[in-house]
Amino acid sequence: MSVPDMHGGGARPPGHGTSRFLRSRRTWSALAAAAAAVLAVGIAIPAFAVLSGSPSNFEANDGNMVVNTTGNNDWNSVQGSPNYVHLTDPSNTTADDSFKSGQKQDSPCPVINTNKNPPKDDFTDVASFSETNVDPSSAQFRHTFLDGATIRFAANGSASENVELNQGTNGTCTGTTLLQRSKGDKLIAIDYTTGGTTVTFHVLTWIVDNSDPNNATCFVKTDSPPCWGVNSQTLAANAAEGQASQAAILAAQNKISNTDLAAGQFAEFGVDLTAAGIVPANTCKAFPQTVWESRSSGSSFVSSTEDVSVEQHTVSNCGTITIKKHTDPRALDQVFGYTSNLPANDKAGGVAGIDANGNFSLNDKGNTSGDSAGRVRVRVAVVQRRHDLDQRQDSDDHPRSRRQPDMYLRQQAATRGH
Ligand SMILES: [Ca+2]
Ligand SMILES: [Ca+2]
Ligand SMILES: [Ca+2]
Ligand SMILES: [Ca+2]
Repeated sequence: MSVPDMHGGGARPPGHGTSRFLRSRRTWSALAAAAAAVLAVGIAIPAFAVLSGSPSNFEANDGNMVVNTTGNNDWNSVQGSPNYVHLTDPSNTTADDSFKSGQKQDSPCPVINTNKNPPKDDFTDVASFSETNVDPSSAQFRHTFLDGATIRFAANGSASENVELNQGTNGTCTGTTLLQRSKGDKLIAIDYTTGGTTVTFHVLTWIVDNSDPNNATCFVKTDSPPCWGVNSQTLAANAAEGQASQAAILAAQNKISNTDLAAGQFAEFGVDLTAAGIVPANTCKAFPQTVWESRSSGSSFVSSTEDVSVEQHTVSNCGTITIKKHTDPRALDQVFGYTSNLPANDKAGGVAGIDANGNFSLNDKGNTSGDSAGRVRVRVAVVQRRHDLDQRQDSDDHPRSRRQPDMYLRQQAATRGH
């Protein structure tokens, strides 16, 4: 194609070219202005995206707490959910639980003391919401999601923080409720930048020796295990999102702390823990404790940790089991023993009626809610969310045996009560 063809044709009157050029320049100016406007709009209005597969369609990257799209959820709509946790943290006080300054972070038990933190790194509140996708038709079936929110004493659009997920397999640190860091614990390092409109996520793993060839040394090169390993995984947009608040939030639109907030005081994120490699889709994994840590902006993931808030709420993809036993007549003092292949748990022994081998017993003594008459009736209801299993067994004496994917419950003895 010739150049004249590109401009729409051959010979033209003298002077017309200039006019066309001017018109062309005006057109380009208009286009440029329009493009700038589009760009400005694109920057000013956050994408109200939710992470793919989020069961609640949680709006974790719009920097506010209100539900903006019908059918979605945000902080204001999950109040009262058992998966929602809110902690108030001391602020603007020397009595704030904090990491002892200057200590080495590669310790299984970091020292927490009280300290007054810089206002921009001083949590007033933290909140979390976790859930597991149980929709077999979803591409994220069995993925576990964690949403988090932090509110600071002073606005800090470019905030930095760590969210540490502890398994607690080594028990607690002496004299505290803090779980010792143990092999495979995860640290999600979050950096809000560009005024909080850009968020980057890195995941580090606690190592105790050099045995993992992909993560054999420490992130802090001068340290040796146990430590946060050198392998720092950056999360892609399909695994994590977030934003710090770009506008003020009125108390009425802040169901986390019910106070007016300036732009930049609130920050939120969402992580698909399964896409992030933290919680596998098909194996039970539990983190009973989440430790929230503020860092000075842009600092290294494992240094300059300041404020701390410790959350005792399990983030897990593990199934739940509900068993109801009714005797007829009601309230018989008859113990029914069960064996199971639930994982041995020395922490649960005697606490929830489950012994170290996963075995337990049930008793209807003292119960009054109704069941049918006649004989001793045993009802075993098993709800295993992880496998989308909802099975009820109902019989006169022994529950009928049905094959279940990877869990069984077996009643040892069921005795007619009369
Ligand atoms: Ca939000
Ligand atoms: Ca929202
Ligand atoms: Ca604190
Ligand atoms: Ca604080």
